[in-house]
Amino acid sequence: MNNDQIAKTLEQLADLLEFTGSNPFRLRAYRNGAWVIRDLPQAVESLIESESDLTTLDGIGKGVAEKCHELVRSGKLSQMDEILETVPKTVLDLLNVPGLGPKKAATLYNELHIENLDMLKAACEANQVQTLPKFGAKTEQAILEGIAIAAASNERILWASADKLVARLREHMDGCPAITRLEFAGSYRRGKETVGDLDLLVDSRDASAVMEHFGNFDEISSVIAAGETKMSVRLENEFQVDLRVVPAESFGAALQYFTGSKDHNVQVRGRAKRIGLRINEWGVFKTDVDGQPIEDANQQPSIAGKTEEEVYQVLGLPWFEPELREARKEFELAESQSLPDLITREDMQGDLHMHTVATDGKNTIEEMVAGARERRLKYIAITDHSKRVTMANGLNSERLLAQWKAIDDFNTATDDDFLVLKGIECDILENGEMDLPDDVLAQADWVVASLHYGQKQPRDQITNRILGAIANPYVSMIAHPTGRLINKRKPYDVDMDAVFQAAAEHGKLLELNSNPRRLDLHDAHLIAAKKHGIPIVINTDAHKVAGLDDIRFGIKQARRGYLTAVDVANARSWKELKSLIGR
Ligand code: DGT
Ligand code: CA
Ligand code: CA
Ligand code: ZN
Repeated sequence: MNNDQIAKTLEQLADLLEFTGSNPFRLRAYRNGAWVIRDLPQAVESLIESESDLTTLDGIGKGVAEKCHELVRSGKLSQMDEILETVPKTVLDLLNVPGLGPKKAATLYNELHIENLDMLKAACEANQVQTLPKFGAKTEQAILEGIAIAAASNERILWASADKLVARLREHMDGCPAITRLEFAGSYRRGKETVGDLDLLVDSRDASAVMEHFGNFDEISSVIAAGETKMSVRLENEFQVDLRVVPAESFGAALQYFTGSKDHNVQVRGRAKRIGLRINEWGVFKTDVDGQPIEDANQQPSIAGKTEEEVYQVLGLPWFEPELREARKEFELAESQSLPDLITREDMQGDLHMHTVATDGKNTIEEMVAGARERRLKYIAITDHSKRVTMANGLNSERLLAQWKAIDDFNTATDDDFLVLKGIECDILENGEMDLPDDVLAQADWVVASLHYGQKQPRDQITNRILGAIANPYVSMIAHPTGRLINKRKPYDVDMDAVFQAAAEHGKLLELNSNPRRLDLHDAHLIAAKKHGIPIVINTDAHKVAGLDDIRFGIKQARRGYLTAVDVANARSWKELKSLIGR
């Protein structure tokens, strides 16, 4: 059992315990343990194998350690099995509905015997939910809207989760000597923010050896279908993986075909047809004038297929970065030879949104700096929360000024060029005012403005709050501008056109928050912002050192949004960026 599976099981146990009304202290220990285990550099399984004491790890107590031992030993938790004798596991799906916590879900189950999303939908539509205490018509409507989000989150996983799965699959498949080459195609390769299933392509002469090896992957729960060169499996987490074994001479054609997107491929096929060719997952073929294969297609040799490059080339097209293959503008730009030179992680020079132990971060300024140096950054801004965020122990003016003094001292004391900027993530209050006074904000190097409260206000109000922050002379950037959480929470109701116009007018920057649950702005917004000439800042919003690596999720999304190094403010030196924001 890998760390992800252990963490997920602990979270499910905590959810089920809360659902059945257990001691909240226990729950917090399990949730916290899950959080720690998910990011552990070592596998819990091997720690146990080598008889290490798990309780020496930060955040893992005796209770969690025992559960880990039981999971690794038996693959399950007896306590969970006991609960599941009285409660169907599908109630966990209810918790994916935004706004439905374990307590409310328990009310639905106890009062209306609602066990799953379908039953919940029916009960909402019959107006039964609004009759429950603490629910009401508005809540019922919100639940109904949230069911779609919950259903989607069952079907599509975050790209970052798919990426972890990909790493485990790669490691497993590495053990199969019959494999010459292996690629994950589909939406995963295109870097889409959520992935519906994984499409695995393997080049090998021995398909049966590959399929047998694949079938031994320990997360598989069932084989959906298996043929001579194809196999589809379902994993324990319900996720599907499709494997195809293809011959070397077709590998490029198959990779192109299964990378998609469908719409991109429709255009590629059209292009082939117009120049008298036919393309499929096996290669590119000549056709007669009517577009029919000249002879038996299986006999006829393909004119391209070994690599993606040659497939595109015989069609008179350049190779497209997978992130661009969405049938948006890529063919038009290829025509005028102006495909963007997409940004890479190596282009990044700074990270301008992160937290420390002063608020809800786990590491000190010094530790964040060391982490940033290791990652070859040249500057970072410390942007802890402001006082309105009481839950995170947000900073008032006094504490903030003291932090800035410490940062000044730190910069003076270090002798290389690395720079720590005095920043703040200042809340935009419900009434539209900034959480800290202008005379304090004026002393910052970098001011991030965020909206964390009053997210359900009507469109005009939310939009005006953000426009007000943009107009504030000391604000540098709006963080996670739409507030969405993928598969969890819709964006707030905000007029993004107005935001783009105001940002362009006031010379303010907008964030692409790299947290894999946020990715906010999303790809289509990035394209729009670029059109308005608004520089984008790709930040991690790290709450611990390892969070600095989330930058790669932001980079993926940035590439889907056509961004080049020129479009990204923190791909420049701080000196250039400083003049960009007029400080
Ligand atoms: P997903 O899995 O929903 O996140 O999205 P994709 O893009 O990975 O879609 P998927 O797994 O259904 O198929 C992978 C690629 O294979 C897709 O992007 C294009 C290609 N493909 C699959 N089925 C068809 C089809 O019926 N027609 C065409 N033209 N292409 C297909
Ligand atoms: Ca797929
Ligand atoms: Ca698929
Ligand atoms: Zn933040």
